[in-house]
Amino acid sequence: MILKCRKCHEPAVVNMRQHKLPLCAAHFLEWIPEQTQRTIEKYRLFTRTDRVLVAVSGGKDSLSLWDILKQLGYQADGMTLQLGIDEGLQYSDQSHHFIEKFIGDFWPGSILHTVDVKSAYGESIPEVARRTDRGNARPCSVCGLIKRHEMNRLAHELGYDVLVTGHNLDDEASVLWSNVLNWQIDSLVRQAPILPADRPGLARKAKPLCRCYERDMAAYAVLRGIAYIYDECPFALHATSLQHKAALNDLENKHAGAKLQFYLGFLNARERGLFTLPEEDAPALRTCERCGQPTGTTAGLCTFCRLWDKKQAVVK
Ligand code: Q46
Ligand code: ZN
Ligand code: ZN
Repeated sequence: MILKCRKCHEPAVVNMRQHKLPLCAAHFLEWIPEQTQRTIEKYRLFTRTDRVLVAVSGGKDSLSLWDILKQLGYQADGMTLQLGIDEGLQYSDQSHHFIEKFIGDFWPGSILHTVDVKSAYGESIPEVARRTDRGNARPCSVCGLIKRHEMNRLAHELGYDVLVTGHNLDDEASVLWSNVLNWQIDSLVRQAPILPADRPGLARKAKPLCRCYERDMAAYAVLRGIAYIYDECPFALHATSLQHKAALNDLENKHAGAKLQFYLGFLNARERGLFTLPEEDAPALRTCERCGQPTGTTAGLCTFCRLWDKKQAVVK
């Protein structure tokens, strides 16, 4: 049986089982930005007078997000980190190529801020990962730390009102799954579509695609004609987050909408105050004496600044 678009009765190209909503290409390309706008309004992520900085990686989610925000009329500039990850795939160079192509194809003249980690700090991600104890165990932990720090730094230093990332529903549901499996209370408290800039040195952060399924974002990119990097980062292959995503996909295949229900149920519980800590339980944060960002370390430098300090110690 050929499914028909709910809106115009032409043949559907996408069937969103979780919403029981088949749509043709044209209506699907309208629906995703509408849905994103609803998320922005519902969780009060930002407004059209805010200056928005979109963290782009060359992947389908972040490029689509930038495209959607531009279409919706937001003042959205891009930022990217050149991580120096090659591993025989030229992963970082490829990522950058797709970002430049996106700008040229869709939004020429857009502003893109690039931070080259090696030029700025002397080592690429694989190099700093090999050198540090933290990175030897898992390059992703050092990479995540550097990305969080640099995205926040840039947004804050350049005076953007909000930093947005392309995390989709599958990302958020798998993080939630992991947080619940391990009862990571502090992480559950912080997991939200918006994190306010409630400390000096911190930028507001938002995730406007948190209610969009990953497969729908892939469909959006393909139907819109956005070329993006298909390969996962070579270090992501064994990430436990992929196992969590697979487990949730199994569930979703048996019960359409299970993933969305799991995540939205959590957000509803949050709104009702189930995942808030009493004021006195909030982690004590200081300001790093070098970079000025908040840190949970008890004295001196934050974890990011210590990464590079160790290097100086080795060089001396
Ligand atoms: S880029 Fe970095 Fe990811 Fe690659 S090294 Fe790991 S954290 S997997 S999203
Ligand atoms: Zn239609
Ligand atoms: Zn610091």
